[in-house]
Amino acid sequence: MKVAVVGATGLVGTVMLKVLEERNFPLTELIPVASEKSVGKEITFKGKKFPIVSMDTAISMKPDIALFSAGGNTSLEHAPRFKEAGTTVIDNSSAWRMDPAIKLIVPEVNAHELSIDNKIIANPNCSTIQMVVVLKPLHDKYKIKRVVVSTYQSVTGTGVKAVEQLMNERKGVDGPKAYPYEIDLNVLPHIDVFTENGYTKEEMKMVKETNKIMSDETIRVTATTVRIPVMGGHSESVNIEFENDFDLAEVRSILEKSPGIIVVDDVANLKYPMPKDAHEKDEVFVGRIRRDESAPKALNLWIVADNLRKGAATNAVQIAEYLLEKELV
Ligand code: 11C
Repeated sequence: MKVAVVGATGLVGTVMLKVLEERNFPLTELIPVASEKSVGKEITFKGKKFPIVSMDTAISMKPDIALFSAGGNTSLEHAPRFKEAGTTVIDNSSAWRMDPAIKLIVPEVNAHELSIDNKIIANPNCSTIQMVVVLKPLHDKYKIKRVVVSTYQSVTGTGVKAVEQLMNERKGVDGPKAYPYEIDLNVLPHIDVFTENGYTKEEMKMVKETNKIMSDETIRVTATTVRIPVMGGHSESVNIEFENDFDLAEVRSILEKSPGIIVVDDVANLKYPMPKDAHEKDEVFVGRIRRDESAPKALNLWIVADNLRKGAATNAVQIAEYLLEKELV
């Protein structure tokens, strides 16, 4: 099994390598791909050194799987070239997600949609992934009518430059800016670009991707996405209105039994999910599970996950694991 990691030196690419190593993904050859300035440098993986190669070299090596995290334009240009070479591409950018011919996959929710014909597979946006992992088992049981979500997103979602901006501001030194305003000691109700309807692209991703992954256009979703000066993970306050009434103990039990979820909900002992605890974990953490007392059949909860792990790298590697297990590559 030859695996290429495209964007191997980026924030997500680095975590992809870590996750492949930790989960002991059965690869026989690693092909790290990065921009021309990194070509020739080496990546250490499981104690062995692998040279970083160019896109063209990687394609000529005909990998079985390519994990892409190098931005939408790179993906639009090069994913089809890998596909032509017989490679299955799992792409972390937003480039292909809403293409009706492309599957948008969160393994706990809809891996069963995958077939041998899917040669480009899209990995959803981080804030969508952690939410749908929790929505899916509840939707199966009680049928969701509407979701209102507000996010509290880590600067790591923006990339290295944003992490540097936060650290520089903290140290009081100048440097490149990823955001239009200071991020330390501040909160920006603005993630990605604004769209004509007054929402941001990140907010609209949460709406459209949720409907696509859950295969249910009737679920109404509205989102406010917010950047906060935090590392380690994204947090979400989620209000869910169901078609059918629920029992709170049963909700908890469903979530406890669902794959990829850890319930941390013991307010008497001040236990609830936090990005510091979710950092470097592959699971989605849920807490503050309680009835919305302002509306019938409605629930409030708090969802946290490491956006670079389950929100990106881990989800992509889990898709690759599924393809392997089902012999779809
Ligand atoms: C953020 N969710 O936290 C973004 C990062 O569509 O894959 C991921 C953007 C995407 O800023």
